[in-house]
Amino acid sequence: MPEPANPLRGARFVLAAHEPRQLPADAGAEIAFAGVSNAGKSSALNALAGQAALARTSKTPGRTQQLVVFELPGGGRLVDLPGYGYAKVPEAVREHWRGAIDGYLRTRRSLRGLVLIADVRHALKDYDRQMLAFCAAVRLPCVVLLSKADKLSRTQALAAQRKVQREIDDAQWNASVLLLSATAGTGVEQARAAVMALLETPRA
Ligand SMILES: Nc1nc2c(ncn2[C@@H]2O[C@H](COP(=O)(O)OP(=O)(O)OP(=O)(O)O)[C@@H](O)[C@H]2O)c(=O)[nH]1
Ligand SMILES: [Mg+2]
Repeated sequence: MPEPANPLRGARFVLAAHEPRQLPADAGAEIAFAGVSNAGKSSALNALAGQAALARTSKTPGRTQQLVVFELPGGGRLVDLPGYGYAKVPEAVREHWRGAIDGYLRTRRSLRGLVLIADVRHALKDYDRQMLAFCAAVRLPCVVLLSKADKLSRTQALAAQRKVQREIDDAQWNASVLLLSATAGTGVEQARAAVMALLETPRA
């Protein structure tokens, strides 16, 4: 069977913004990738796009220090956000990013959905819960990708997925939870379909 075409494959780097006001015009549709520092946001974005070095990844938490924007051939955008909560980043810098990300999420009209990346071994963290509660409150559709699924056995990973999904359902946060391994490639097709569905969701 031929491989299905990847609508994210043609993603191209556009710019990296220090401030939300440096972002491209707030028109069309975009999806943001959020999560705690080192959760695997940039790696997930690369896996979805099928490009190994599109977004910069690093073993050192705090790698992504800007809002990094990628444009899709169809006109949509993907935005790689800096990770929340990395302790070694000076408090003033963390404060700057907290404000910038919150402002972006609250005011960006073209934002169609959030992809929340959380390490399957540590999910959910309080930060993730805050983000899910925020998305539910402003009715921003959200998909949770439990990353680094290759670090657990299949049975453990599925158990983690069920646990997180149950917590989300109990809290009525209305987000689906998928397993992803950027390194092994598992779950990439499903995650990509979920991201494309977010991009195509009209904003309520
Ligand atoms: N085993 C495994 N490692 C992964 C996976 N995804 C990411 N990693 C590793 O996790 C580390 C962090 O990945 P990044 O994608 O840079 O994480 P990030 O969330 O973008 O990090 P910041 O930009 O610093 O917030 C890197 O060493 C990656 O190689 C995965 O699916 N499996
Ligand atoms: Mg990153």
